[in-house]
Amino acid sequence: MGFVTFEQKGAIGIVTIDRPKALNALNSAVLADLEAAFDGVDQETVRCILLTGAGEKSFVAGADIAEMSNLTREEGEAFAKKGVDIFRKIETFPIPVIAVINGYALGGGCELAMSCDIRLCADTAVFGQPEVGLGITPGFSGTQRLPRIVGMGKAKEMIYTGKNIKADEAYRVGLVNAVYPAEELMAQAEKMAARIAGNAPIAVRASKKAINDGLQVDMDQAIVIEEKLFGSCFETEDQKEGMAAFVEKRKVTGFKNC
Ligand code: DAK
Repeated sequence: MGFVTFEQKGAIGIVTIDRPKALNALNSAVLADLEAAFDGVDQETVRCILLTGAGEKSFVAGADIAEMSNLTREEGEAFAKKGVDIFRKIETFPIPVIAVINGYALGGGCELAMSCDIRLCADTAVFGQPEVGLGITPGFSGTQRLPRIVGMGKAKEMIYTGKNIKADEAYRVGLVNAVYPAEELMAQAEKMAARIAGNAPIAVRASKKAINDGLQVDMDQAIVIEEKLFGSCFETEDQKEGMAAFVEKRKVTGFKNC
C-alpha cells in the first residue's frame, strides 16, 4: 500500500494517508490503498481506529484535482464509485473510526472526516467544501453528511460560499468534537481510542450500528433496532462480566470480545 500506512498499537489501529507532497489529496491509487487498509484490519484485536494524514500541514486537501481534471465520464463515474464506496465502508465499519485532523480537511478531505464516527482536530486545522468554485458539487456525500452534522443552514452556507472555516469555528458549529494544540493531537486521540478500546467491544459495535441504522428510519423502527441490538448483548460473556463486576464491586477483569 504505497499511499496508506497501517500501524497497530495494542488495540488501536492507526491508518495514515501518506502522500504529503500533494497534501494527501485523494487520487484513485490513494482510494484503493485506503480501502485495502480497512479490509486488512484485524477485527478481533483492533477495537478503535484513528485515521489521519501524514505531515504537519494537511489531513486531506481534497480529491486530486489534477487527476480529476482529465477524467472521461466513465472514468469519473468509476472514481466516484471508488470514493463513495470506501467512505461508506468507513462510516459503517464495525469498529469506531476517529478522524485525527492534523491540518487541511477540504472537499473530499472534509467529507472523509465526516464519514468517521468522531472528529478531533489540531488548532491549525482548516475545513471547507470549495467544490462549487471548481464547477462541481461536493461528490463524496458532503451534501448529505454536512447538514446532518452541522445543520442545514450552516451546511448550505459552507457549500454555497465555498468558504473555509478554522478549527475554533468547526468546534463551535459541531463539525469537530474537540480541538487540541497540534503537538498534542495524536496523544489525545490515542487517549480517547484507548478509552473506547477498554469498553466491551461488542457493545461498542452494537451502539455504532444502532446509532447509524436508527438515523435512517423513523423513531418507531429505530427503537426496534435498538431493542434487538440491546438484547443481543445478553448473549455475550462481556455483558455477564461487566454486570458481575458492578454487583461484586470490583473492576472488570478485561473484556474478551465474545
Ligand atoms: N489535488 C491535487 N493536488 C493538490 C491538492 C488537490 N486537492 N491540494 C494540494 N495539492 C498539491 C498542490 O498542487 C501542490 O503540488 P505541487 O505544485 O507542489 O506539485 C502541493 O499539493 C502543495 O500545495 P500548495 O502549494 O497549493 O500549498 P499551499 O500551502 O500554498 O496551499 C491549499 C494549500 C490546501 C490551500 C491549496 O493546496 C489548495 O487550495 N488546494 C486545493 C484544495 C481544494 O480545492 N480541495 C477540494 C478539491 S475538490 C467526486 C467526488 C468528490 C470530489 C470530486 C468528485 N465525484 C463523485 C466524481 C471531491 C472534490 C474535491 O475534493
